[in-house]
Amino acid sequence: ALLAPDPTDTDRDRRLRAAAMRVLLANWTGSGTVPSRSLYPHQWSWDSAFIAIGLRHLSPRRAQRELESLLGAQWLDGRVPHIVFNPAVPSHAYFPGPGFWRSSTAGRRAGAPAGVQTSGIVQPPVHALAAWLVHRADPGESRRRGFLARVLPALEAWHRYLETHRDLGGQGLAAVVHPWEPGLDNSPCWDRPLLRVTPAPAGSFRRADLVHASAADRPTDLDYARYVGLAAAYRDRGYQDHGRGDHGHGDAGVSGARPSFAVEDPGFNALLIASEHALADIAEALGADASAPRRRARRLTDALVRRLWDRERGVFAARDLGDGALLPVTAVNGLLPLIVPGLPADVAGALGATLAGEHFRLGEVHMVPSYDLTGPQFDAGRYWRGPSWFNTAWLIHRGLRATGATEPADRLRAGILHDAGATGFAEYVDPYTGEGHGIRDFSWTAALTLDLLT
Ligand code: 9WN
Repeated sequence: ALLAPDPTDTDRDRRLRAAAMRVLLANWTGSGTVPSRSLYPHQWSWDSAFIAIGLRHLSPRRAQRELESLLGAQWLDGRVPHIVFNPAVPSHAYFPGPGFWRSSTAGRRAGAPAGVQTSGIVQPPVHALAAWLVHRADPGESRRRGFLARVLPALEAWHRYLETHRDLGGQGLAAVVHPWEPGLDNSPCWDRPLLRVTPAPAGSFRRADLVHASAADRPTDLDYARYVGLAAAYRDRGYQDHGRGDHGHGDAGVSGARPSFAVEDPGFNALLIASEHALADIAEALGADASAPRRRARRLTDALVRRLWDRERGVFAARDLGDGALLPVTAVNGLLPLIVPGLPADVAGALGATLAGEHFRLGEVHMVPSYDLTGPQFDAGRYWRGPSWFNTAWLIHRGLRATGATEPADRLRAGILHDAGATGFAEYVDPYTGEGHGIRDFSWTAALTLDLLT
């Protein structure tokens, strides 16, 4: 009964829609949207994509600007940075801030822009998918502003960066070089690869997050020390990668040639594939040839299944490029390939069964837990180590719907809307109790709620 859809609940929906819009209006800064006024006071990469998907129902033009302002901070090598810093926000408000990343100097070789400060790592490529959905919300307005034609080259360059510079395994998948990159920061997936990372000395940095959120809900100090050590090493290598696209491979003067953390993540690559299909749709809408992105999507899908599908466990897993092993951790990133169009039917079927089984218990718990409910590291309140998040639930809902799994999709949709309303658009929720954790008025929670209501 908890998650049963109630088609008569129109008053609730009206109130929820208005409340979601209020959050998006309050978090809009004039050219983009902050994930949260308090905890995340800058522009984040995959947040902006999810936000644009909701914002398109409120203002298609704002949704376009959300993506355009993010892409405006793109580096010449094609990377879209995971944070674009707002110069008006005091430097102590978020750590690590612009003074840590030093993009315009440390990132010069990689082509970081001079006029804006950004981080030097990336986040999942949801942007082409978002651009396509934004266009479809109001094709007339999109054509008037030449939206698709304007964003297409940037999106092409972004995907090319990931498929060349970031092909660190040489097998056709994009690798992430920092746990912040797949967006699931402290997921137990990264525990083992992170053991190779030297933590930054305690006391060499100061966290800003604990001012706004409870320590029990956030990554630990040791996690942070590793995040900082790893990011500083990448910065000190000039943000150079050593994948297929890097001519500077083995350059004298570039220290620490190989990243100590390099992982092929199924969620990140699934989103890249979905975005390659979206690029093909965008090209077709512009009357251009869509065969190249479709071909790339097919190749990536083959590589995803070949490299990351764990048939025995019925879930995708991340591959640690440090030792080449598939990581034996069951987490929500392993379900995200449900959104990949044309996934082999047996694989999609097995994912559906895993979602319903004891590890995720779809329909019995709140949304989709970020980590295996039966796993040894499960923690119902701590960030990506158990709580259910709205963006991953939205993606899985989309995948279920696309594969014709209507009944579980309806239940998940009802669950998302219930939890968003009951928690005041929390960042994440306890999968057992539905209690909100992290901050409230979180932008992608509001945006994706709005999307499901429209
Ligand atoms: C680091 C902004 C971001 C999300 C991530 C989420 C969290 C940042 C942090 O917040 O990460 O990028 O400071 O903890 O894990 O997915 O994009 O909402």
